[in-house]
Amino acid sequence: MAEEAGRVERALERALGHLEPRVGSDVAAAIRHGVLSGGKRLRPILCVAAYSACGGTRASAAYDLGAAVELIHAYSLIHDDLPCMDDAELRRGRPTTHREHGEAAAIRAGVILIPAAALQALHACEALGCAPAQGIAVARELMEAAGAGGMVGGQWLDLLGEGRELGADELDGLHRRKTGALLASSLVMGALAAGAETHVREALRGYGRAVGLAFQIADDILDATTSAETLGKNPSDTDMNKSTYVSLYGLEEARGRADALVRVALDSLSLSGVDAPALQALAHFVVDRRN
Ligand code: GRG
Repeated sequence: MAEEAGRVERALERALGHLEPRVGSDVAAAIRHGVLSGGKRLRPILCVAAYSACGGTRASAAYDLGAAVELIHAYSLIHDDLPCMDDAELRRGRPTTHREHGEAAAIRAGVILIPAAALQALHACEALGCAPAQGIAVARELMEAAGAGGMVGGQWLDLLGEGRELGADELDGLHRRKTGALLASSLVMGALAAGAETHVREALRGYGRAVGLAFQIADDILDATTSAETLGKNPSDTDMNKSTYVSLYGLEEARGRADALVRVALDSLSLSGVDAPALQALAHFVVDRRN
């Protein structure tokens, strides 16, 4: 993971190198803070793993495609931490972007990253030798996952759910959008760029959807069992009076559900027909991680 994260880091540096000359230095500093502040880089790693598993042969250039997903992820975290949302102080063990650079720069940094991510995906596809239609399909996949039917829609449901006790279907629906959509799209984007057939792409989406929910359950378990200092972020969903998988099922059942979702993900991977030990390992990593 550390080696892979390093490759993602270099791709993100390249992406910011293109973007920074176009923005003011205050916003550039806020973007740098939000994008290059560590993180597991799980989504780009999944994207590149799917690309390679589907026969893509230019893995080193595929990190630039993975970087497009991470730009969206970074924007979502910068905005999620804002005073009008979670009002967070700490992210990845450091002050949040608005705490360090001010709210106006943080808002602008996040907004700039959205079209930058779409362009990053298109440029990466060109560099990978994809046909124009493939590039468009990849950019559409990313924007749909980031949009109202995906991450933004999920965040909206999340905000509406504050202070209410959500049932299992509501909680699943929220997290399938908020966390799962972008995670699943990371894989589909890699598969599209490698020219994978529809049934392979959809099996990988199934893997991503299951891994996405397992990831969120693991997040809730970590929130309930690990200090904010160790996790490097605050506030937790419980602090925010939000429903969590732990509040719904209790710790033990939540763990069992996360493990069951990993099995669903691995079954879907088998269905895809691709031989992908990296994706198998990543499914386990998602529930075994420490932060
Ligand atoms: C205005 C409604 C509205 C939405 C704006 C802010 C926003 C868009 C979306 C927020 C989406 C969000 C916060 C999703 C959470 C995803 C998640 C589980 C984040 C943590 O991911 P990790 O653990 O983080 O991969 P690292 O730090 O490792 O990158």
